[in-house]
This record gives sequence, structure tokens and C-alpha cells, in this order.
Amino acid sequence: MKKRKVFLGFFILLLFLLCACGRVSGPEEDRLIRVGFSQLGSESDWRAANTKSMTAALSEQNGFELLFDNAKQKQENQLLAIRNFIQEEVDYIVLAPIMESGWEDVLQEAKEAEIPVILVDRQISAEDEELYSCWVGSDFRAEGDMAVQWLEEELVRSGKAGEPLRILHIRGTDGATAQIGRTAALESAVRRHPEWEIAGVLPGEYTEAKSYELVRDFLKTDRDIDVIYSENDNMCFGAMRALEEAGLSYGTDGQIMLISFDAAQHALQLCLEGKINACMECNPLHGPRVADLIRQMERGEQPEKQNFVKETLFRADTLTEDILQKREY
Ligand code: GZL
Repeated sequence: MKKRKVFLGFFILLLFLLCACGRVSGPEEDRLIRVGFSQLGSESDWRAANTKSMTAALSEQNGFELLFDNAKQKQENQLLAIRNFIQEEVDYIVLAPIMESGWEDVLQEAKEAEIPVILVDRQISAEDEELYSCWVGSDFRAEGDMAVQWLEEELVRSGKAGEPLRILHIRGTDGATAQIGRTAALESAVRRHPEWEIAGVLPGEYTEAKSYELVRDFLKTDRDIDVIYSENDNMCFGAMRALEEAGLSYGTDGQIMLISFDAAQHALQLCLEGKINACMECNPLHGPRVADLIRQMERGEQPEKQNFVKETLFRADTLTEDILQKREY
């Protein structure tokens, strides 16, 4: 009897020690992969769709334990989140960086903690490419080039090629890869077309509210606009509200052409109605892609460093209800 009590006491002590050291993990194959995901914010329809995709893919039923942090558009919050993930000893860190600069120190800490980092959506500018394992996202310069190519072709179609053109540029968050690429495409086109002029550049930060305020104020002094090049849907929505208040028409039957990026459901519906002339797709459904990259690394494989997604441009004159219904976001 006494022996049984000693054994039971020893067993309870062992169980306590195992639990006290953090986790009593089950068999290796049943262990959840712990992922810390630093999402930059919730500023747009695109970001909401991206978060939904990421959290659905990195779910417990798919074999993941997800530690999710929303940085509310502040880089300092992302830095804090990453350091917390390191303290938590996650297996992987996934980062959607709000801007390209400012990541070297914190990613060096992750590297020293031997925690692989996967970048999603925007990129970072770091000397040491070993600070992250791989990246998945869009080719933002290509997106901008496709949008500009549409504008050039539209001007030919309407017989206005070569005529003076004034473009209002609503820019995304400064230093974000999406902003850098889409802006570069427009600036390159303006250099190619001496008859084109940038009437103004508004820092809309990808939000509808900021874009509305900036466009409303801009139109108080300058109403001579032919095109609005909006670097995401939500800023385009803000511009539309300001145009309506100023009594200016837009879209396929209006005086001002609207070009938008992301092509989420709401914008595509407006495109179908002819209110937005062209919507450049920016696919946010990175959840399954990131999950696959992690599974590759779990198998000891090294994924491609850069993983681009394919995207298309939607035009008001070719978009159909059937296409819209088939969209996933
Ligand atoms: C693009 C993404 C941008 C979207 C915006 O991949 O980084 O950020 O275009 C979002 O809608 O806010």
C-alpha cells in the first residue's frame, strides 16, 4: 500500500513538472504548429478579406495554433507583437509589414531565436535577405502597369489619345510596397506622356475617410480633373463621395474616369454599374498560400523566396454579373 502511495506521489510530481515547463505536448504528429501572425491593421475591405483568409487557413482544425495581433496601422505595435511571439516561442512568425523599412533589429532577434519568418502581402527592405524565409504577395508594379495600360487604351478607344490629361493621384500608405509599385507605374507613364499631368498627390493611407477629406478639400480649389488614380478601393469610395458633393460626375458616363486597385466585391459591383471605370485586382486570399509555405518548411523543404500571385484587371465594359458572382472576396 505504501509503495502505491509513493508511486502515485511520484507520478503527480512528474505530471506537475511537465505542465510547469510550458506544455505537455501530445505525440509529435498531433502537436499544433504555433504561428504568430502580425497583421498591420483593418484599414480596408482588402485587409478584412486578407485577415479572414489568414485566420481561416491557420485554424486549429488545419493543425495550427494561431496567435493573432492587429497592429492598428502602427509599426510599433507590430514590433511589440513580434517580440511577444518570440517570448512565446512560436514555431513561425508571419508578418504583413505596414511599410518596407524598420524591420532589421526585430527580425534579427527572431533569427537568433531560430524562429522562421514568413512575409505576406507587402515586403521589407533589408540588406540581409536571410532575415525572412519567404514572401507571398502581389506584383504591385505590374498592377500599376496594367492599370496605366488600360488608361492608354481607353484614351485611344475614346479618340482622346494625345490630348492633355489631368490625373488626381490618391496614394496608399507611404513606404508600403503596394504604394511604391503602383505609384512608380503612374509616374513612369506620366514621364512617357508629356500631355499627361499629375494635378495633385493625396496621401489617402488606404482609408475611405482620409481620401474623402483630402479630395473634398482638393476640389475646393481645383475641379479640372480627367482621371482619379486611387491606389485602393476604399480611397476610391471616399473620392466618389467628395465628387458627388462637388457635383462632379464620374464613371463610364461621367466627366472623370476612376481607376481603383484591389477589386473587392463592393468595388466590382460599382464597376459593373459603370461607376468605376477599371478595377485592378489585388488578391488578398493568402491564407492557404501561407499555410502551404509553412507545411513545406515543416517537411524540411525551402520554399521559393518570392511567391507572386497572378491577377487581372476588370473593366466596366467587359465585367459581367456572372464574373462578379464567382469572386471569392
Ligand atoms: C495590397 C495591400 C493594400 C491594399 C489596400 O496588397 O497591401 O493594403 O491595396 C490595403 O486595400 O490597405
